[in-house]
Amino acid sequence: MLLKKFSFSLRHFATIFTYSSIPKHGLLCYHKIHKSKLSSVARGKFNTLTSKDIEFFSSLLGSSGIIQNVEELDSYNVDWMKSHKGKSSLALRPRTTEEVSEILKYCNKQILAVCPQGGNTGLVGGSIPIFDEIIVSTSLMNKVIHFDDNTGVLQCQSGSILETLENFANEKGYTVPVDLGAKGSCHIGGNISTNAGGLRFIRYGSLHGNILGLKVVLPNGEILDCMNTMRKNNTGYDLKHMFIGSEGTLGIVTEAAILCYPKSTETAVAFLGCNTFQDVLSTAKMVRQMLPELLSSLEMLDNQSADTLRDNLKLTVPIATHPFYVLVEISGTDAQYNEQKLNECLSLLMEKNHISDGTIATEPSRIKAIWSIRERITEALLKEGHGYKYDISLQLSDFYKIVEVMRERLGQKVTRCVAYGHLGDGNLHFNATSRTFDPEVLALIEPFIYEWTSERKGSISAEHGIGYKKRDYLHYNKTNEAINLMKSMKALIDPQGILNPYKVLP
Ligand code: FAD
Ligand code: 2HG
Ligand code: ZN
Repeated sequence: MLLKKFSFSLRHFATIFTYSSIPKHGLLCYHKIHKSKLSSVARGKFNTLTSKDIEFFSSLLGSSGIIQNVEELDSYNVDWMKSHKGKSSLALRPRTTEEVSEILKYCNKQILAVCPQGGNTGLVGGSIPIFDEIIVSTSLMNKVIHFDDNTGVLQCQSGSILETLENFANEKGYTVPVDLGAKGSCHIGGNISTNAGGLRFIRYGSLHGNILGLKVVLPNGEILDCMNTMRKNNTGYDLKHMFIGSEGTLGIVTEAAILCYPKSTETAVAFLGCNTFQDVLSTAKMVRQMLPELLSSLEMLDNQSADTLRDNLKLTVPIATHPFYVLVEISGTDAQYNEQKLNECLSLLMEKNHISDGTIATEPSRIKAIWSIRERITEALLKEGHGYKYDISLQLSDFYKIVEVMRERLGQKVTRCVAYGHLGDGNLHFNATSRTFDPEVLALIEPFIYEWTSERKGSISAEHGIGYKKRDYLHYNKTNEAINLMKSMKALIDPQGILNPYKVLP
């Protein structure tokens, strides 16, 4: 049902949007990561693969479980942004926890380095080998193990694709607590290992709260069974948390228990135009205060993001051009109640001039069309050439200041600076682009943006992780004592350092 005041712009939808799932890998040639900005990375003292090793893996996994063909290996060696290409000559595709255990036991004994890989949609270079690490892909570990209809607890293998799990949960009347633009490709194991945030964080919170149990294979091949399906379980150290967000440096996640939530049956999305960033903040505040029991997403994008969508994907926003757009999603069980509450809120926002245009969608295809505007910015940016990508947390009072500072700093040296993100979580995605990689641009951005963020007590990585690209900047958020403890934990669990070397730790 359309809301009266905002119905005027809905007619655009049917013709303007075509939704397609994001490509697994972009279309551009990769640009080498600019190494001088990272500590010079030398290959660790790992052994190189021999024909005896290949024989072992072949007998363990069979021919369908091992990939050696150079062309096929390309998609495992290159990251989603095509910013780095590894040199691995072997990708392994185990099907069970036991097979992962045998692989790691063998690699640990032979001192062979391993790079765990899920859907390979990570944005910080964590999922691809830096040198010739063996890739262990979870792509064949995609089984649902159990679903409890009473509690919504879903147990599955770690290579299950997020969207497949969402569809499975939906059929049971539930929804998974994490959603992101890469849902069609990313694996739940990758989501867990990066502690992915995404579009539902504002409602369901972090995976630290929603992952109830894990099965993990340690670097020496030992299976650590932290599987648990109870909501409450205070029995000593909760070891699963060590693996949530540790980006494959401490163990390979093979199974997970996820707390799913009853699915709201009625959803509405409002796409609103604001003239100033102060209006964006006032809108966010009012939406939170007036729709507390209904709010399920609160996102923003600036008009430069909309320009990128228009220029590169031919996607246009469904309302008049504004400097800023806010996307509000509400979900509940009563369409009339939703409509009434949303109407009240939007009318007041209009009255106070915090928004000056808006449109509402309640029909699934239109909701999807509006969401594609927010979800496909990353894809649109990829078409621009080289991307400088930043994922930071800031107080809302500082949220957009950094974008203005960066625009001033970068001037004409970049094609554009865009900003969008999870407004409700204080998580800004600042991106700059240039036709090709420009070291001068990078030097103007880094480490400046990290210093700026750290001085304001923000986070230099709100959700994408540290991976390979940000490891030298960890100290902007972690004290020396914290980094030393992280290094001690790594040494204890992985004394030979075979698991995802060169990542996370400086
Ligand atoms: P991969 O990229 O394969 O791996 C990521 C890291 O986890 C690597 O370090 C890898 O070694 C490790 N890993 C993977 N699987 C395992 C495992 N089973 N055990 C141990 N370690 C493992 N991220 C967000 O947080 N929020 C977003 O809203 C968001 N939106 C995105 C939108 C687009 C279009 C794209 C391309 C990416 C987006 N991302 C987002 C980033 C990315 O999708 C997430 O980080 C996602 O969680 C990665 O999952 P994956 O399966 O692709 O993992
Ligand atoms: C998103 O929220 C993702 O869309 C990707 O986290 C952010 O492309 C980015 O910078
Ligand atoms: Zn994000």
